Amino acid sequence: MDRLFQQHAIRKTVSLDGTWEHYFPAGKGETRIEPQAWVSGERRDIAVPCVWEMLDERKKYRGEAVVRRTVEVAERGYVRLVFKGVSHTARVFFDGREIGGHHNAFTPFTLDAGLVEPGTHEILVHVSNMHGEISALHVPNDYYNYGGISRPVSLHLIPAGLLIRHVHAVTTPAGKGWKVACRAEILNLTAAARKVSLRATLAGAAASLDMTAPAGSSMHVWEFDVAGVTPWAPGSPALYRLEAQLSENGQLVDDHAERIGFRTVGVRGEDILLNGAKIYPMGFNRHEDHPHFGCAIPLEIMRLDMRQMLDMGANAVRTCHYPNDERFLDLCDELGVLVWEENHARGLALDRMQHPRFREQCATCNEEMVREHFNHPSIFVWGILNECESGKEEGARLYQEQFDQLRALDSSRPVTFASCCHDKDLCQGMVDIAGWNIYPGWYVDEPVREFLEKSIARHEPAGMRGKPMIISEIGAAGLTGYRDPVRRAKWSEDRQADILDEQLGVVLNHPRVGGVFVWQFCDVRVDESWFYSRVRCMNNKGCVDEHRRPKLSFETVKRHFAAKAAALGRGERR
Ligand code: ADA
Repeated sequence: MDRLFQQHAIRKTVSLDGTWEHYFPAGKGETRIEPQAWVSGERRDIAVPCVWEMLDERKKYRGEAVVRRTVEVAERGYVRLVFKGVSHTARVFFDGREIGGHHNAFTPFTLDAGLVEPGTHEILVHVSNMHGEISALHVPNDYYNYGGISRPVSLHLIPAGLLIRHVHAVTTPAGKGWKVACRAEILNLTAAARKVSLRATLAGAAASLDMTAPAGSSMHVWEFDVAGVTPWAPGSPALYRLEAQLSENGQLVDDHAERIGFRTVGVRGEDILLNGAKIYPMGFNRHEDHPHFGCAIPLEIMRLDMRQMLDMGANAVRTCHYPNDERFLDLCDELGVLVWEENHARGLALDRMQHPRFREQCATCNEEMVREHFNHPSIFVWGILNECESGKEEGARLYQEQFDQLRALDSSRPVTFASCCHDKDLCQGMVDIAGWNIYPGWYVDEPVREFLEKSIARHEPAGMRGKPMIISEIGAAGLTGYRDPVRRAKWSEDRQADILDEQLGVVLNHPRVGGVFVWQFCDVRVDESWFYSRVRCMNNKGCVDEHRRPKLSFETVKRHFAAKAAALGRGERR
């Protein structure tokens, strides 16, 4: 399952999760790309979703592989292959014919294999996790770029060649109920225009559209008037199924279900609003990383991570620094956990932002992120370009370009980014919510309050004034198991807890701060090029280690989040 709810009852879908043959090139660093030729190479069978780093002999392999399986197609129809994530570059072959590809580990893509006869068919995916000119975004970084089909895969069979590609819904209060503006994209995979009917239902309301679907893609809009529903909010995460069915000449040909929440998000002055009421997002930055599974996180690990973050009192999570697996976002919807989701970028300096593929790869990532994740009520803000070059004119222009794109894709949510340009940031005027990554007590030995207030004083006149401000990262490192109760040296768990104690004591209670994300939930693997400042080649700032074993800071964060929740419960403004 690639979602936590069933999206299709009429459409025939086949999960392709399970054992795939993995073939690695015979020679070291061989970069031949005639994938079929590799099927004679070294073979390992691994269960997809996976990364090849799960194999001991491939723990540090940065290169290419060919991943292969066959599939039975039961009847004649149009075949679409739906990949929720391949890390990080894929070329896909169906029965030996290249049908397309995708770049970026963190966004879904669908490829059409065309009209297919019943029988056994071969799917072959050429996967690369190499660094180099191919990618502006996947670079040696403070998280690891794994290799493999890292998220769920499925085959969709469309006999009629007509389907609902996606349905987006925007909910707005209207009198005692809600108005729901819906937009559906219909794909007609055949050459001739087709007369079709779309019937949609949501929370007891129904809508029917008769229309012509031209060859290719067409957009169709309608509205629901809904009453008597429970708004979605952290304390009451009510979800409703939006069912859409497509028929031709009275024959049902396709269906597509979404789960939506009735809520609005926005900003008013320095407050972040959900359904018109102030919210205070507090929680963790969470990488998709695990010592056994890499970035191919199984659902059960997602649930365990969520339980630990909730146990520490979190009500929010930041998907640092890329769009997340939709099952995790579904979990956030179900549990009422607020999400700052952001595109794929971390700490890219100007030279990298001027990479010939940067603009195209960011634009594609933004479009796929918003299109595929649009309906998640838990996502309260879209973020971009974590700690990229927002302090230089050329970088600011690229930020503006992406904020414009996000706002065009989705006008229903605020936009933000996390900056570390503490001296001079040129992009504060562009955001709806300001985000700042600060590490007083770890990277700079300066009292937290002084550092924070100096930072605020500098950014208010630079465009932040009158806007909400979130501390998007704050924390310190602690090596799991290194206890130093007397000296409390840096890198000890004791010192990590002390630093977080001071940091959270200030930021959670400062009147200008409207939300806090601790850096970070768990320790994560990083590229070996970071070895000099990342003991164990890990980012050790987790409140739990990579095996999710709590550090001393677990209880520190829990205590501060509990105190903050109690203060908010008493109606204290900040
Ligand atoms: C930055 C960055 C994070 C991480 C953090 C750290 O704020 O956004 O990805 O690298 O620093 O651990 O230093």
